[in-house]
Amino acid sequence: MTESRTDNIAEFSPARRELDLAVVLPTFNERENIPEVIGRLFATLSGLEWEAIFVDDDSPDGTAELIDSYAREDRRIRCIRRVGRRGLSSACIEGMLATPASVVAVMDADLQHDESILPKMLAKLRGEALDVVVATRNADGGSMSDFAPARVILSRLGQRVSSVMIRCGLSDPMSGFFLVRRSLFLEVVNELHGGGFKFLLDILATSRQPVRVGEVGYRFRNRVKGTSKLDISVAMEYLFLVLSKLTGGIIPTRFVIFALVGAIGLVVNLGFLSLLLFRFHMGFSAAQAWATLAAMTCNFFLNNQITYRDRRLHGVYLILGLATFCLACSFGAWANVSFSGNLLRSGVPWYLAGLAGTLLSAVWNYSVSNLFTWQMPQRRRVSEATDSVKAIQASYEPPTPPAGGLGA
Ligand SMILES: Nc1nc2c(ncn2[C@@H]2O[C@H](COP(=O)(O)OP(=O)(O)O)[C@@H](O)[C@H]2O)c(=O)[nH]1
Ligand SMILES: [Mg+2]
Repeated sequence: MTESRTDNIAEFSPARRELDLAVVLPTFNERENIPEVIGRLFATLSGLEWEAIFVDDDSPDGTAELIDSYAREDRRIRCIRRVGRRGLSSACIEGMLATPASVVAVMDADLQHDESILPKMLAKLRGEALDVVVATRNADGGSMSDFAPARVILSRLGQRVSSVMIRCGLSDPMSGFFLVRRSLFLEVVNELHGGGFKFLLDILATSRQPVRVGEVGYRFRNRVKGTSKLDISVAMEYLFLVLSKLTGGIIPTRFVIFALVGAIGLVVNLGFLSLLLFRFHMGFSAAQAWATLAAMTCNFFLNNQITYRDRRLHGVYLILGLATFCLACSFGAWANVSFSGNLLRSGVPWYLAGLAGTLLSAVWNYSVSNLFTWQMPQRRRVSEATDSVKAIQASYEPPTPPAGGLGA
């Protein structure tokens, strides 16, 4: 009888207990917080079999190098470094795929999440046979710390919208701190939206089965070191997630954003046209040509910032991208005019002909720029702060091990 594969592996590998918990921590420019967060994980998780997987998007401040130096000291610390990529949710997906642990925690690396409740969350998940345990700021003694009132209002508004998208009652579906059974994650992973910051919401809104959820309250801390990466494009990505889940993914979210940017371009076009016509008294054709160029340029930069944030073009590729985008859009405009003209001549009402032409050029512009402009094989950017990285490594000293700490 042939031996099974696991028997073979067991023969050669040192005994290893199954992991109780893997903690996935996305990082971008969090170097200053790394020693403290690692120290706290060692202190909190002593007594458990665990590992921490940091997923760093090639932070210029040398976060990945610093984590690597801890990883060399202790196998429980691992770092996945992604080059030329950005995104909190997609980082979490990759971290979760990289661990064999059956329960995975997702936690920020900036010390805003209270790591000391991890054992309590794990006990709850196991004790009550739950799929997900969320660390909540809104119930069970949780709180938002000293958040600016505007951010509290925005957060609450987001929660209202989120609760429409999920089928389970949760006080904080926008939380970025939670525990999930990896089996549930693997069930939904192929259909996740994967963009933005709201990874829990993505999982819950994607799952077709009712998810058994529990909550543990905690006080959301203020950030002490480093800066928040929450910006307008992250807020936009939240909208994309909502859009993608509400449309069931039928219309590509990127196309919807591309079309919205196109609508802004239309406003820019008309604005420029009227300015050139009435302020600078230019002839109509010349004014329209300049206004179209201005609108295309504006659309290109908006798309590069928002729609293709994850494939953003830089340097010489930005120029090449602008050129290919304008070329694609010029052809799109020509196709629009001739197609809608033909429809009009064959008796279709003007508004339907105009709409059909606009739709045709939108699909054309999107497809072509998606294929060529934002697929250029630009060199992946690696950390820019090479000198500062070298300085960190030169001055690196392993942290003082906490109880059950490094090397224990
Ligand atoms: N890998 C990765 N991590 C990110 C990215 N943006 C933010 N993070 C990390 O996600 C966590 C939460 O981000 P933060 O900026 O603090 O968001 P906030 O708490 O909502 O202000 C931190 O650990 C960040 O370093 C990103 O684009 N890629
Ligand atoms: Mg934060």
